Amino acid sequence: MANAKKKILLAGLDNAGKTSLVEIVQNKMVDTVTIQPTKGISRKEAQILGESISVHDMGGQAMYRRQYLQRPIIYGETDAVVFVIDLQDRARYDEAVGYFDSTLVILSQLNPLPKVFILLSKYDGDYFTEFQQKDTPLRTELDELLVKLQQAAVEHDMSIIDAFRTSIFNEWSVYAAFFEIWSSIVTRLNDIQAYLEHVIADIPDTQIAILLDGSGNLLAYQLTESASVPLDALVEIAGKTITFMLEWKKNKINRVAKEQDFVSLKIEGQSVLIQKLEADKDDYYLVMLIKSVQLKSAQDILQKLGFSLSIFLSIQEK
Ligand SMILES: Nc1nc2c(ncn2[C@@H]2O[C@H](COP(=O)(O)OP(=O)(O)OP(=O)(O)O)[C@@H](O)[C@H]2O)c(=O)[nH]1
Ligand SMILES: [Mg+2]
Repeated sequence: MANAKKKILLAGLDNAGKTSLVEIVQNKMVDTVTIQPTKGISRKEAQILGESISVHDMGGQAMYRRQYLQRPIIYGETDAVVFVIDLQDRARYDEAVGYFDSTLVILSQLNPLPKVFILLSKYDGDYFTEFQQKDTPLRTELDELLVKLQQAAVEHDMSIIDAFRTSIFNEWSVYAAFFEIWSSIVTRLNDIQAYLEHVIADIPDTQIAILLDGSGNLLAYQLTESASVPLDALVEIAGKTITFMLEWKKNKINRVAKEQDFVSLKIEGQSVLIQKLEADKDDYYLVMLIKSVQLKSAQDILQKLGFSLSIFLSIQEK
């Protein structure tokens, strides 16, 4: 299964938040104080289901932007482009659209065409608060921005697959956006998502079901809100489980014996269950929150699901 290495470009104006997003996806703490503007292009590697993905974080200062646009080779063989726009920098929306347009001029020459995603970053703070009110100018401005981006895409015979609002203070927003991006280029993720949905359908009252790989990458998930646990809370819990899982892996799993493969923990007042799985020597984690189920039977459920998921993942790898 010698797939060519995949390539993702992360582009956008300076200060848009590109490098911060990459740090989160790589499970690093984002240090908002010390992060520096990226000089030129910084390449990072990601591994999703055994496929190598090279993430090119294109520093967005004007000087670099000019250089890139003069060297179309930089854009060659790109599988997906993630264009990042700082929602809070409203004065530069038009500049961002202009750069998006110039970028598409080059990308539209590629065959096959890359998948295009928009990440609307910094959806937090005062911006978030104001956005929650209906009929605010923010929403109108954002709608106008999206229309312009759409128009630019259409003009170059391309299409935008999706646009996501993200914030580095809501880690789930970043993981979920990148899940869609990975899924667009690693097609096996779609099979895993379908399989997870299929097995979860038999377990009523499932509020959270997440499948992570050993590096904390999201492979599949389903969040189902209810009156008692609304989506906001699910998102908060889901984000924290990834952080917890990484801690767990770092601190315990290497040292503690194999039977330590099930953990139940309270996050935001909810009992979250995590089952470690193994498929072809790789570790995976199944995270679940099931309403009104006793711990013992929940553990049985996770074990069973975990078992079918490991088999599915092993078959997938072949
Ligand atoms: N409020 C808020 N600030 C953010 C967010 N993401 C990044 N920032 C801040 O925005 C600034 C720029 O972030 P970077 O990730 O360096 O931006 P960049 O797009 O890589 O910038 P260049 O490398 O110059 O192209 C930093 O001070 C970050 O802390 C976010 O989601 N919310
Ligand atoms: Mg940067």
